[in-house]
Amino acid sequence: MEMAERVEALRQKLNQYGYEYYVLDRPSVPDAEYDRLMNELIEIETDYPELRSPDSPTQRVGGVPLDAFVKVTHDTPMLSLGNVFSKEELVEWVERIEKDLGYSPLFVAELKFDGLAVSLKYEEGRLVRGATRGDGTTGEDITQNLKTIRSIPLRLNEDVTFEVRGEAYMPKRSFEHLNDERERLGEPLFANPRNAAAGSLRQLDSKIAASRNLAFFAYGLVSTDDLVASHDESLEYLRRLGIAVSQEYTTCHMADELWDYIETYVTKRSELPYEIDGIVIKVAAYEEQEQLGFTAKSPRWAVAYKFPAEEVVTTIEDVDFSVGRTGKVTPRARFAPVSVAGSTVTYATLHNEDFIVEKDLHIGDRVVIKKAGDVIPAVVSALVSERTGEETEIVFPTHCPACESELVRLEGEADHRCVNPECPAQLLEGLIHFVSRPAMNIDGLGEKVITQLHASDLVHNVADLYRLDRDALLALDRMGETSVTNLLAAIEQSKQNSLERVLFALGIRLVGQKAAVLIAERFETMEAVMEASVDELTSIDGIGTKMAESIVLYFEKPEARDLVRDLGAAGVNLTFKGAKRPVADADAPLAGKTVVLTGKLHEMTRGEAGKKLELLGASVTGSVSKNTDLLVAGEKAGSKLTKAESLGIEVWDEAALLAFLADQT
Ligand code: 0OW
Repeated sequence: MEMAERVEALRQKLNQYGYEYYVLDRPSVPDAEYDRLMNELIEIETDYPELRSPDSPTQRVGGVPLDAFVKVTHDTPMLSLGNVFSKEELVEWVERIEKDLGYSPLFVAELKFDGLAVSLKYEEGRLVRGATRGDGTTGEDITQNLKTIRSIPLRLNEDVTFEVRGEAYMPKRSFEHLNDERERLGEPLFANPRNAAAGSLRQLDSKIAASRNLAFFAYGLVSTDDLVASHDESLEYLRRLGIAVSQEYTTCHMADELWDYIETYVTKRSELPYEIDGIVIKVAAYEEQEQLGFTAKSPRWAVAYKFPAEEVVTTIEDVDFSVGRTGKVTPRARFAPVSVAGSTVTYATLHNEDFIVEKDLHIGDRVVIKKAGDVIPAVVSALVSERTGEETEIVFPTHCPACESELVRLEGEADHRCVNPECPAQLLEGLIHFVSRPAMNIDGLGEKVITQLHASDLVHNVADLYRLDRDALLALDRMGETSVTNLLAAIEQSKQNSLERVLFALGIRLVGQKAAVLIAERFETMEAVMEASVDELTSIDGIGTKMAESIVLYFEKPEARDLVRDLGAAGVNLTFKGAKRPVADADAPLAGKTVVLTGKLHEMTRGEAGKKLELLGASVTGSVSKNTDLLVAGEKAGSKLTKAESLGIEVWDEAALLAFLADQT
């Protein structure tokens, strides 16, 4: 048979078998047959390169790793979803739709997959581009990583041109295997499948993405032609074309039926092979969607019901203490591993001694822990009634776990601190912070490399980074010629950073990204900052007394002034170059969260608290609505607290806010 015909026949067969296996989950041939055909196709394409084609099933794992991801603009923005948290709110939303339309439309209810929203562009039936959602308007081209996902066809069984939207996710089993492997290698574990999927799709080397066994479900179709007239038709249409669509959706007219569907999955979700964090409800007919329109960031014809935060009980097996870069000693509880809100929790921070005393926590205690979506697991309370008498006190160390120097607890402060500027733990944490993205942004200096540099005595302080030579770096393991060249270039490049980045990178206590910009704008050179008085600093709106004192205290230390001189001598720019407002990146702890502050706070003003939360990615608004994700309620909180509780919105008191903020420094 003519080679080209053989190749085409093999591709069609392999696409069909791949569709049956990965999309229908109903293979019609044994794996050995699939592999035999794949090997034959690989052989022919190797012997006849002119017969190769990018959409061949042999081309799923890309070639050379990328240097960076190209930005892409979505022709149609990828919107987010408004949230409802209770049946009452869902009924309210349905009633408003019925009022706007004048009748009760058909709804589609579907699972809200907890992965990463992506866009797939097909032209003439071929996958030509895959991208992340990004901020909804601008995403990143991750085509070669998405091509490694077996449930995303490279070739459709019709030559159509359109865009598919859906969720790339990591199945629970893949997540557990991945974390088991990382635990074996002593690598940090992923907190949940969503983070693991996002981390995998951000890999520049698609071989790594291919190893992560990701999957995909389509949930939307964007097309200029009138291929279908409604959302439920679009799901069937996409499935017929060979694209993975979850069959767990339903259509119905009434709010009660929607609520029944939701209740089914509150219990069923733990049996699903992937994580869901809610249910999405959409008006089915496109012309009704058209009529209902959009708000600034989400459609009026769709809403997400979010499952409530889960609480589980486990036991505090032990408490360990770690030293951060600012010298703060943080207690961390280790639990008997327990699954809550979709991931296995083995640790949670206990913040500081006040938190431990206030919650009356002991080693051996049975405790309630809670995880709301992706926010860190929090210890809610100890089950005192279950105490056996075997429980033991949690004793805070008097000396630093890393350098043995005596710990201090400053007057009025909740934290214990190590104040030894040579403390190895602080140095290491300080290095990690210095090179991090919002600071000096030195690519290629990940935690592993930094730890090696620190352990091999090549780097004692951050200025030593600018004195590293090629041979020393080549001697480190996993550092080849290319990565050393790239690393030295990145270090060199970081010398051009504007002043605010260096200021933030020094890790002065309480000085965050935004404050660094305000100070750099005002003083323009590091010299001037080092000479600034507390009054001069507090005259800047947004710089409080505590921060000003911390800055003056820092620069009073001779080793701090020497370090800055060292950096200058190494050629690091120390002048202000005009700052782009630092935007909290997509994976900031509170990215996408809408927060309201109310009532009286003691530790800081509501304005200061708001600025800190904004810096962590939150958007702080003045009134509670169903779009609010979190209410921070100080003393004498009034109607906002009442409304938040009625909407089932998470509420933090000042202690919880302080604990969360302390955890982010
Ligand atoms: N995560 C999901 C999901 C879904 C889009 C279409 C219009 C606005 C949202 O399973 N099943 N359906 C939609 O519909 N979106 C989803 O996720 C979105 C992506 C970005 C924010 C939400 O998570």
